[in-house]
Amino acid sequence: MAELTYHTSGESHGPGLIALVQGLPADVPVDETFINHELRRRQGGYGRGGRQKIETDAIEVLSGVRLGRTIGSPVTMRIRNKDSRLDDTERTPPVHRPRPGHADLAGSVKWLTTDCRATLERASARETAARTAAGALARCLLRELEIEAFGFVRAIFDVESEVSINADSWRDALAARDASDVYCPDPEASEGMRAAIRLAKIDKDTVGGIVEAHVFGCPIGLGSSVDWRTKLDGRIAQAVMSIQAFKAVEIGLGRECARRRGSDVHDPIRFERDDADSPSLGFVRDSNNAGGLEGGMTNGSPLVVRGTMKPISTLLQGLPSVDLNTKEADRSEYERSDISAVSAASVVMENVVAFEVARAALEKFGGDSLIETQDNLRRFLATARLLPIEKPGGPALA
Ligand code: EPS
Repeated sequence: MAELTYHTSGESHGPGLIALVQGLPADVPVDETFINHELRRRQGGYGRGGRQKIETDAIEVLSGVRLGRTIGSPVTMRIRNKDSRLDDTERTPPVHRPRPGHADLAGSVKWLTTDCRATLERASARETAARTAAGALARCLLRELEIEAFGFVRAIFDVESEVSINADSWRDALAARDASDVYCPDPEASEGMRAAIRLAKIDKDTVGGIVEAHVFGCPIGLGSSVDWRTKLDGRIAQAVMSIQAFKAVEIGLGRECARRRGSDVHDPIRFERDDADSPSLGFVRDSNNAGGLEGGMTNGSPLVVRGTMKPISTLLQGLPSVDLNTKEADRSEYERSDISAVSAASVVMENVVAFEVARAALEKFGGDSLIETQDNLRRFLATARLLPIEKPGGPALA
C-alpha cells in the first residue's frame, strides 16, 4: 500500500483547482455530499469578500472512484473557478506594489519579475479549497474507522471564547457552531467576533484569529517516536503552518506549558476496566494538556490543535510599500479580498489535520481495501487489550 499523500494545483483565477489524493484503500465510500458541504462551509463565515458570492465550490471526481467507492487508484477532484480570468490582463492586471504580509515581494524577486500576479495567484488562499477537499475525502476513510474531526473558531481579534470541547460535548458544540456565522459554538463570543470584524471593515482594515481542531476516536499509537518525519505532532504542525496566513501552531496546552511546572502540565494516567473497549483501551486521563499526543504518537485522548491566523494582508487602505518598477514609495495594491477569513480557516484546519491522522492510520493499519484496514485496526486493539503478552520465542516481559 502506497503512503497516503495529496497534491494540489491551480491558480486563484485560473480555470480551476485540482486535488490529487493517492494511497487510499479500495472500497472507501466517497461521500461527495459531505465533501461539498465542507467546501461550502469553507466559502462562508462573516467577513468574507465578494469572491464567495461568485463561486459555488463543488468537486467533480475525475478518477479513482467507481459506483461511489474508491478503487485504490489515485483520486482526482476538480473544483472549477467561475471567476476564471487569468489571461485577461484588463480584468486581472499586473501587480507592481507588493502587499506587506503577502507572498508578493518574496515571490516576485524569487521568480525574477516585477509583476506580483504570478506569485499571488498560486499563493492565494483559494488553494485551500483543494486542501479542504483532500482532507474531507480522507475523512470518508476516518469515519469508517470511527474517527471524527471537529473544528471551530476560538478567537477573532481580541475576542476569545472560553468554550470547552470534549468527547461528550462536541456534537452539541457542532450544532452551536453551525448556528454561528463566525463558526464559534459560543453565541456570546460570536457576537463580539462579528463586532470586531464589522469595526475592522469600517476602518478599511482586517483581523485574524485562532482556530481549533479536535479529533476524536484515534487509537493509541498513530504516528511514531522513532523518526522525526513520522512524529504525528510534527506532521500536523507542518500541515497547519502551511495554511495560508498561519503564523503559529499549538498542540494541547501549547505555549502555556512554558509557564507551568511539570506536575501541572502532564496528564495523570488511570486505568478504568469499563473503558477497555474504547480506543484508549481503558487508560484514562482526567485532563488533556498533551492534546492527545505524547512522543509524536496518539495517546488515546482526543487530538487538540490550535492555529493562529494573521490578519489578511490585503487592506482596503493599503500599507506603505514600494513600486517594484520605479522603486518609489507607494501604497500597496488592493485586490478584492476578505476582512476576516478566520471562519474559513477553521474548516481548512479541521480537514488538513484529519488528513494527517488518516495518513498515520494507514501507515499503522495499511490494507489494500477498507475491510483489510478495519480488520487490522480491530486486531491491533484486541491484541493490545491482552497486554502483557507473552511474545513467541521470548521471555515474558510483563
Ligand atoms: C479566496 C479567494 C480569493 C480571496 C482570498 C481567499 O478570491 P479573490 O482574490 O478573487 O477575491 O478572497 O484569498 C486571499 C486571502 C489571498 O490572500 O489571496 C478563497 O476562495 O478562499
